[in-house]
Amino acid sequence: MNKLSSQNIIDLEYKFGAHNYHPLPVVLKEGKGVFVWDVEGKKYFDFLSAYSAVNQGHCHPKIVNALIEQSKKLTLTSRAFHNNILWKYEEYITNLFGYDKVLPMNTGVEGGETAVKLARKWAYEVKKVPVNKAKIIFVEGNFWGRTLAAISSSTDSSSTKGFGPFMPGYEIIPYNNIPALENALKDPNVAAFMVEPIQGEAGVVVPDEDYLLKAYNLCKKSNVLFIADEVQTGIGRTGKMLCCDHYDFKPDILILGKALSGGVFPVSAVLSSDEVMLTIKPGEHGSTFGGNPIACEVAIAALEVIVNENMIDNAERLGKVFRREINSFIKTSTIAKLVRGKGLLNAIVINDAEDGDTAWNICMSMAEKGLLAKPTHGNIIRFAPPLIINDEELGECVKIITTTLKEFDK
Ligand code: IF1
Repeated sequence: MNKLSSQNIIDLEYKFGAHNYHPLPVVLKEGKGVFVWDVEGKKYFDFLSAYSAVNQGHCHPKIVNALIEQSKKLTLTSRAFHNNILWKYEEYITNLFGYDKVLPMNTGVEGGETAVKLARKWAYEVKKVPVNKAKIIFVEGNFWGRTLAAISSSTDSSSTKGFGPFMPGYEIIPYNNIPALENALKDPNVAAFMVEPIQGEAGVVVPDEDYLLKAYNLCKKSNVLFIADEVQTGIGRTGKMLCCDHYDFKPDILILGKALSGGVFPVSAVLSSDEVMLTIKPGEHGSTFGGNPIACEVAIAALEVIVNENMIDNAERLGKVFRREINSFIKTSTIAKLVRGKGLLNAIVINDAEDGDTAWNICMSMAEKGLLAKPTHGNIIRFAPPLIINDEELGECVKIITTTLKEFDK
């Protein structure tokens, strides 16, 4: 069989695969650090990082090696038996983030589901909310996955249309709105408030500087659990280990995923106190692959390289450089409206509310110049490179981005 071209592969995927995505027409076959290569051998800067799962860079040798070595010994025991790796990961991650216990799962949405179940159980057993009356407060524009429990909290019709009926016991309030939260917390049956510190899918929406700490303090006052969904913002992405670290408070329940494994393996985790965690008894929650030996070794390696290779400070420093450079470009641009973000989680809002194609066409043009990014919600382009990017590479990418934007200036 001679070599398949990108188009051949796209056609075959279209024929045999569900049409639940609309990817850029790029077929990747290799990744290393900040770079990926397509099947024709073209090299790109990856400015999506698999939606912040590859913070450590593609195929980080230490993380890949952890996968390889453990996969030669023991891949999966299920939780029907103990194994010699899980305790090591549990001790490491709970000490690293300062929590009593961790409940290991696989995907980010399973982490969200676990957090919702923990909050409900805690409400009935500790807060003494009447059974089946527990409420969880979410915010407009949230995204925490594609399961029915997750989309039940969504305000995005592309997530909800055609999938009802939805999970009861949810209340949705505006994001970045303290009075709305104050009002919702008057209900004594509220178990938890679940929120992304920065809304990724909504278009890298950064709340007011005082929002999260005020929200946390209001929850404390109302005996309500603050659940931080750091699946996308966590693990160094925003210039701190956790985005909540920018605001000096510790969420009652912390959800991690994506870069928890450096994009090498599906790994998620929910961390909390004994008071919350121990409300779930043996046999009440879990998963076949949750906390498997490979996931544990990979996650330890992924966290170690984030800490030991100074990726967090790099994200903080180069994020400022990125926003400074783009802001100075925006002064003389008609196409770019604003840039926003924290650390290396940023987005540029494009001036084209009407057609929505411009952002896509800008991404197509950047791809031709060797930089991959993808629009979210029509006219917003997210820029999130691996946290290992250096000054020179960032400078080259800012040039590609601004040169391309200039092509679309009216
Ligand atoms: C896709 C979006 C990003 C997340 C937050 C939980 C999850 C996600 C804050 C669930 C997942 C992924 C899902 C992925 C694309 C990507 C995404 F565009 F879908 F919304 F990042 F913004 N909390 N986000 O961002 O984690 O179950 O996927 O492991 O569905 O294509 P998951």
